Amino acid sequence: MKTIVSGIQPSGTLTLGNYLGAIKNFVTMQNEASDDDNIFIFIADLHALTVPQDPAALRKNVRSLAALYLACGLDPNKSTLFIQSEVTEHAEIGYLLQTITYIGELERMTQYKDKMQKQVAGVSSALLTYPVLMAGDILLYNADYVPVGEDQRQHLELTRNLAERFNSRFSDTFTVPKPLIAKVGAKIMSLQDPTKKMSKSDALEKASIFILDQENVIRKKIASAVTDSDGSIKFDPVNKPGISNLLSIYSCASNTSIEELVEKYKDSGYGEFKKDVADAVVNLLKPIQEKYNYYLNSKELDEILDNGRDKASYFARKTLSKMKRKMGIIRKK
Ligand code: AQP
Repeated sequence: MKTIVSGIQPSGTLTLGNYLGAIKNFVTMQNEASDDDNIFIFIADLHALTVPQDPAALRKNVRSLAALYLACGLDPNKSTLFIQSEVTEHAEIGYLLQTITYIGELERMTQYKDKMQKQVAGVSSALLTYPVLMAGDILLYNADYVPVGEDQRQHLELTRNLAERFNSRFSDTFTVPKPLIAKVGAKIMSLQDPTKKMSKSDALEKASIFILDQENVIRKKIASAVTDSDGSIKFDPVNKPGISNLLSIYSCASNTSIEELVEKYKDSGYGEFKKDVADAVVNLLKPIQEKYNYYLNSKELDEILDNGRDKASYFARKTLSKMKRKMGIIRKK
């Protein structure tokens, strides 16, 4: 029996990076899981609050993400799908873990440094402490594995350190989780600056492909993706980051190895290659978009989220009360 936990922030429309780096792996793991495995996939709305959000847009994005999870193939009979803020133990464990986290550890987090740079004024303290909340999300369910993109590796390392620190200070309580990071697709890069990752919140619209982008928009974005003047289709992320990124996207979208694609396009120009990358992405996203529209307006969506919340709460309550007992914050023994 194993437990798998992961989540995505409803901080905007999901990108192809979120799909290839995270959701696609959630679905594969779910489909390969055995009946006694536990899979928890949540909508990380508390994490989204670390940067300013428009409340109406956030509410809409939460629902949209729930519909997307289902459209991408997450099955509520196999995976527990829920909204993080509805299981209040997440906020509580986040605080308790902060008491054993050092400020220096948090200040070293690359994502914090990146986001700080983007947001000059009014940086919230939650942006600094959010990796602790993330550790809590994982430890509450005693996860064995956490499927994430490469950008989350450092946060997973912190989670492991906190689990070990708690266990050694208060006796064995938490499972020390392992990250599961795909070999290809773990870091999809921006189409306009292929040295930085594709992000939902990128201010430059054409830098990211959104899962719900229309076909013509996807084609335009890929056609205008930054490449180089060398003219050859090779996988070389250092010297040819743009082409290498398109190769990774094509490989994941078509389930073809990068080696096969390099061989196939060895005599082709960038125009023909980009057109085929766009075809593969459109074919990948079209069925998801159709299912998304169905789920977004379905009655089952709320039922699924209610059931998910109840199941997740049951596990979360158990872990949290054990943790509090060990820390001494319980009235009766
Ligand atoms: N470009 C990416 N390539 C591969 N995986 C990615 N992930 C994010 N971007 C890429 C993975 O998606 C999961 C959910 O991420 P998140 O929404 O919780 O936070 P994030 O990493 O901060 O994602 P974004 O898109 O960059 O959001 P914003 O712009 O709001 O900060 C994670 O598993 C992540 O690794």
